[in-house]
Amino acid sequence: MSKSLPYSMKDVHYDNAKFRHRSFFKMVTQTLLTSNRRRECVSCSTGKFLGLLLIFGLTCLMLTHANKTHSVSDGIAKGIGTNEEHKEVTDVGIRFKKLFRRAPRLPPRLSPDEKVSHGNITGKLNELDVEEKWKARQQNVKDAFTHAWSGYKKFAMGYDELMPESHHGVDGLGGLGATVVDALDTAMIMGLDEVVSEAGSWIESHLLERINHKGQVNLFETTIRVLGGLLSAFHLSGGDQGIAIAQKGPKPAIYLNIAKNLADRLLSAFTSSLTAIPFSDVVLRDSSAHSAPDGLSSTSEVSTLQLEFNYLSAISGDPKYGTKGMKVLEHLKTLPKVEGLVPIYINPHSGEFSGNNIRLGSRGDSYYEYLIKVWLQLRTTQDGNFTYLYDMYEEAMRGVKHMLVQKSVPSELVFVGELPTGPKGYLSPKMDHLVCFLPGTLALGATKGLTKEKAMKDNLLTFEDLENLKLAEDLAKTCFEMYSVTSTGLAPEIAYFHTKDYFEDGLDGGNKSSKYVKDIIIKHADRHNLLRPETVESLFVLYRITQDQKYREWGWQIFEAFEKYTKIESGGYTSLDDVTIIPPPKRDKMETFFLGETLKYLYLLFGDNSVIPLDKFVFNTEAHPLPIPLGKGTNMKASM
Ligand code: DMJ
Repeated sequence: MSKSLPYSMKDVHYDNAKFRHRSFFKMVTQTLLTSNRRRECVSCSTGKFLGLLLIFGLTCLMLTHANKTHSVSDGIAKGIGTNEEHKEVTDVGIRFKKLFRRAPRLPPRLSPDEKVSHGNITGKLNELDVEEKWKARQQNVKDAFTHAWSGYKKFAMGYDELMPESHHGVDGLGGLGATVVDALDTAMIMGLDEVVSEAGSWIESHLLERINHKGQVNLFETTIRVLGGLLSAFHLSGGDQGIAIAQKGPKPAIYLNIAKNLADRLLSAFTSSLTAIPFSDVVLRDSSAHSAPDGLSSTSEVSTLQLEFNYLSAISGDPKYGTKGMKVLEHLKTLPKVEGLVPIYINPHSGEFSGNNIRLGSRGDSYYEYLIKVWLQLRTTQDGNFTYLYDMYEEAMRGVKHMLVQKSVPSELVFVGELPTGPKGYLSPKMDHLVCFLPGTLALGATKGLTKEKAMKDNLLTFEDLENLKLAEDLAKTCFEMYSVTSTGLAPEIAYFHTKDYFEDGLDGGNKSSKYVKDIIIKHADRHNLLRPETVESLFVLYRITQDQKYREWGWQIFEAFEKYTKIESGGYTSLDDVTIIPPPKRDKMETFFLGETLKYLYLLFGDNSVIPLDKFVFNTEAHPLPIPLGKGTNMKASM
């Protein structure tokens, strides 16, 4: 277990522009007026004072030095012996006088009109070049999506997933054509009308029938991929007075009706349970539900349904969906936690957490993601008080920083470890790729979807927000390095980090030129890559929030690696068995989230900031954007 605070305030570079741009005079007056900011202002004014002192000293030195050189060289040139000491003092005096007397030399003045035309021509051209570059790269992502869809359409239309090498389809998610629904809103956002038509008409003609006849599905997977996909398609096709991005495909009401039918069946997972915690599995055809064989549900699964159910309640006018979903979160609020952190299993029969295993990877991840996202979705609704969600999120993030965050050896990558035996046990330096959702979530939680610049200008960021944003940036770097440390440039499913307590030799990612080759350890069983989205998701959110181009460049490098090693000639992309070997052995499976999430986030990362803005939409955990705030008719009360 981590003893000291491995990631604390002292690690944060406090670069709040609020303080950087204030004049010294303002700083002093505000220090006197604002007592709770005294500490920062005092340290800032001390810094400014020292800075001024330094500049003054340097100016004196420069003048003295310049004068010496001048007088000595003059002396040599003229061969004249002079009273050097006297001359030096006089010269310094003269120079100081000149410094204060001389008017500064100004550049030739231009009229405002001339300024515009003369203006920063090179700067503008460069900006245009840069924009062209990202447009072209965005087109590459669109082409990749078209290629992925063409393989799926050719060999697996109507199946859940494509096996791109063997040219088959496979139903790994219960047989609802999950790729079709997961991909649809990406096609809408990309403006791929033909794909929207194909996917839309498949949904219109087949999905309801499938829902009525299919057997067992997982509540969480079906909610985030299928229900989430339908709801987002509803909005993007103009339902809910949405933005009508998509002109093709069925009318929005079709998506809404299917969504309601599906959700009515999924509700049996809640109604069959005697506690607020739903069972993990639903049998669609008879609307029955049961728990998993071990009787347990995953904590992340029961807490990652609410964005979808709340939105469905808002657009259908029927509160029952949101009500059931919110009961889970209200119940979780009452359970004991470890600094806001929760075990990864929960028992739907008792309503209690099960075991001590704490992690932000599989089965834990989106519990933390939905705390902040559901709060963002509901915070302006009149119907209830949802600050408990924000409080739970804040406490959990403090817990993450205190209990789970450490730095690797020797190059100090910041990572999030696990507590497999609970808070009193050891900290395992293991980080799933799934944890790479966290940088995006932390950044979103800090600025609430605004750009950092805007949030700072409006004085909206607390010290904790800035600390979380800094952690987000550090973790995003680690996630990116998990890619660049391997031979293929693609991340493994799981990485371990070299610490003072843990190291294993001979298990590096294969890219010997990476600075972090000794920091990141990749075990043989963890070397696969499933085309997962979490890192590019976080790069997208961080780019939108910080406007730092490096996140786009990192995203581009990852995209190029996907192109090079996972693209299948005949159509589609494949998961890999080992990212440390070239050529990497293939796994013959294209996961639905490659189209639903990975390519969507890359496309948005390279595109215009105004498309699906983060303060107007919240992405469900499968990257389906839902509008915020919710419209009227919303009833999110947990008790009915
Ligand atoms: C997706 O289904 C979702 O992002 C989920 O929250 C985690 N796993 C996959 C993607 O990796």
